[in-house]
Amino acid sequence: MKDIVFSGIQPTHQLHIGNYIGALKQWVHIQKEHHCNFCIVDEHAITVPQDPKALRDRILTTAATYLAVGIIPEKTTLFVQSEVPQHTELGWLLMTIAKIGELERMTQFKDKSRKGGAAGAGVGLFGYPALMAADILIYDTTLVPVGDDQLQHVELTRVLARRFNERFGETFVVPNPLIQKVGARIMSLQDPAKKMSKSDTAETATLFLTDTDDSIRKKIMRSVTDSEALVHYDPEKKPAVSNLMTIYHHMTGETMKDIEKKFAGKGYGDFKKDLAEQVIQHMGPLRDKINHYLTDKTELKKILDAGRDTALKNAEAKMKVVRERMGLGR
Ligand code: AQP
Repeated sequence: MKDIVFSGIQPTHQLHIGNYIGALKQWVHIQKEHHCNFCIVDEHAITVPQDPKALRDRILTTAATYLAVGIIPEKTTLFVQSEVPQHTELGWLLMTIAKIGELERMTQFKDKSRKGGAAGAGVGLFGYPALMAADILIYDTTLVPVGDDQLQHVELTRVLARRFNERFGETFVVPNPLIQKVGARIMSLQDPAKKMSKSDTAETATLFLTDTDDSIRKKIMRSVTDSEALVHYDPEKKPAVSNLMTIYHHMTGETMKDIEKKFAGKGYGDFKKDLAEQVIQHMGPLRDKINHYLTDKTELKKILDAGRDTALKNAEAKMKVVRERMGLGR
């Protein structure tokens, strides 16, 4: 049985190695076997202030990144969220059945609103999980590949699907999250207690997919490590080096034991130097491909047009049922 998959990334900044390991790399495998909807979730991006021109540019850069990692447009539906308005329509409808207490418990809302305080945060940031639930449920999604920071939102999606089905009759499929074992959460290079984030303001915390070789070397060489200079995988006791080892594992396919053996008796300096070269080897060609796709914006837009048309058709078919079940319209 083929799964129906939905996943998306916000075009809030350039994508980083956490998005690559936690999401994109999985998508490339999944598309071989299942029906996939891969979305650029620009309406989620505006839950925090965005510069409109920069946002437009980043939507295309994100599309180029999807293609560069190996998403095949003929096999998947690749589209921009705001071009399928049924997402926001269903987002609103789900908001009417979501509870304030449920949304208040979302850790991402707590984290993102921490700066200015929850009372000053945008209502969109608060309601974001309902829109994410709509993104997923509108396509009868069965599987949602995400990094573990998004697990709580997928769980809320399941709750909302069940609640809707109970109140209005069987309408939505209850989806399952798909989380990989190692690399579900890549941490900041400067603070292993914080996840790597596009919007991190620390200059060397995030490895962007478009970073130059020099910048990759600089960021990795300056990354924080743990006190005991031993390359050993133990996320509890040695979170910083374990995070770097996770990146190493995803670049080379070597196991943690292999990596420990390779660097036995060597210091962090040697390990970091090698890690930087592995990242450059893996990410350099990816960066070149992103730039290549960006040279032909007409072709990029054609791919997004085709994805939009397929998504619109599927989303509208579902919304017809939803509106009827809820008694909306005439
Ligand atoms: N550090 C991470 N490690 C593993 N996976 C991650 N993802 C994000 N950060 C990591 C996964 O990437 C997908 C897209 O995430 P997103 O960009 O839509 O939202 P986010 O989680 O809010 O990402 P950022 O980088 O933290 O963005 P900003 O700073 O703009 O808020 C998801 O599957 C996510 O799990």
